[in-house]
Amino acid sequence: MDITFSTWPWQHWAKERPSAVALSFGEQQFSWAELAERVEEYAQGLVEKGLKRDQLVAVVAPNSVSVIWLLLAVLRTGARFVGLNPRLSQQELSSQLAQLECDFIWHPAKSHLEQESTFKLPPRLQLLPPQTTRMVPVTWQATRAATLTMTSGSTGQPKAVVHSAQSHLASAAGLLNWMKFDADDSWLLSLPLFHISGMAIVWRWLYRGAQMAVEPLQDLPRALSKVTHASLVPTQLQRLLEKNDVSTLSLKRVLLGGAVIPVSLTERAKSVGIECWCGYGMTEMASTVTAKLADNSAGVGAVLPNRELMLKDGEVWVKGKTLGLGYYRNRTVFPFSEQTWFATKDLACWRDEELFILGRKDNMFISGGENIQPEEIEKVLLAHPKVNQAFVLPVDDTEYGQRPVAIVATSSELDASLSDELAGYMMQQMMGLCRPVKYLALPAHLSTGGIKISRKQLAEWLAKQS
Ligand code: 4YB
Repeated sequence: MDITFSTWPWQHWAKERPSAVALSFGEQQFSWAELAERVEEYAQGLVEKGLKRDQLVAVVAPNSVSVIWLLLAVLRTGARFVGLNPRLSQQELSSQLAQLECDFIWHPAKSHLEQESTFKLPPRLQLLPPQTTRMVPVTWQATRAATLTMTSGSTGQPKAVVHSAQSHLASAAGLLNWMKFDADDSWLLSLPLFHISGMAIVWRWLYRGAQMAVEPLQDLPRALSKVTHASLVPTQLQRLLEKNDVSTLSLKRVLLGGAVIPVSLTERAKSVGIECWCGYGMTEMASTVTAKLADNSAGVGAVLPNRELMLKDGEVWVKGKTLGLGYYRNRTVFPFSEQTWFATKDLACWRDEELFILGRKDNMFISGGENIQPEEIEKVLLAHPKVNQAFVLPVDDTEYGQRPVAIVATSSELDASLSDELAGYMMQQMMGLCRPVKYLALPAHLSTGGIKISRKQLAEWLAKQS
């Protein structure tokens, strides 16, 4: 049975287990009682600065403890929280802020926004203790709009997905039904809060009343040495296993997701004692939809509790308690209808009651009359021992219409000899039309920032080559 909260989850835990550790960063720790008291103070401070229920606060910052205080305090006032990537260009940020029509903004004191912004920002909020001791007159209502999370898809303008506390908690409850996360376990806030994968960590922590650790992520091995749980994208785990001695890790289990998860990666992690869970999910469904304990198959497991999934003409359609309230535009929530299904644009199939993701409908292209699904080619490339990341994109071709080009991150430099090696390998693995006509090295400037490399940016970069 899922827990239903009759008050703010932090207040629930402050009553149930007041002195248990809730939040840690560096050497500092807050118990649930201390945390609940702080959230009340900061919320009252925000109200004194003019924040009202249903208003929207944009937080443009990397993960930090301040961002957690803001999220909880904003929720406590009945207002809404949206995290934005601090690495967006000025142009991207101004366009996202304009689309969202935020009432307030928060960014760290030394942020470049302080000096450089070339456009008018909404008024800046501060996290301050209150002048008075009044109570914030808003009560817990799990169904209200609480957070907005940006999702970009592979093309086009990012959309803001609205979630209530209820949909986040339903997502957490379903996952934790399968993946053990006890009250004395600690989940590292290992992915950005402006992405659903980071936001979902917060709600699992709040649902379980366990611990969450906020640590600088530049030194991931160090941060991971202090916790039992983490969410990682496959490339993070790959780097960790490649470069570091993992013997000091206290990690019990890792939830992977966001992109294709190679079996070779989870096998390697298992051999050093890290239990991996494979997930498949999306922003609209408050993160994970299907999951499994990693095994020797490349599927993404079965449908978690509180979600429903069906395939229609090979495409994944989803619905359930974890589906968001809708997309947000012009100060309005455009609702996802509760009865109808949400079409994900992901192509998949069932095999032995397990879901296998085949790629995105909108990535497919046609070469010599054949449908080419880039993700199929990427999977084969990823199975080569020297390939760490792989993207396949189409380039125009007078004879074939389009042909595949591979953009790869490799463990040794991609010189002519490695290109030949990859071409020889693909010759044995795939039919002619699926073999990339060229191999290019993944440019470093595209592999930083958000949690995913944008295919749109890759295509723009590719158009400028040759
Ligand atoms: C996949 C995919 C997969 C998504 N194979 N394509 O808490 C978690 O579930 C978590 C843990 C660690 C890392 C990430 C996560 C996530 O939330 C990921 C959710 C996500 O990526 N959301 S998104 O809106 O940015 O993108 C959704 C799309 O990503 C899907 O529609 C798929 O196309 C793709 N994707 N998991 C292959 N396992």
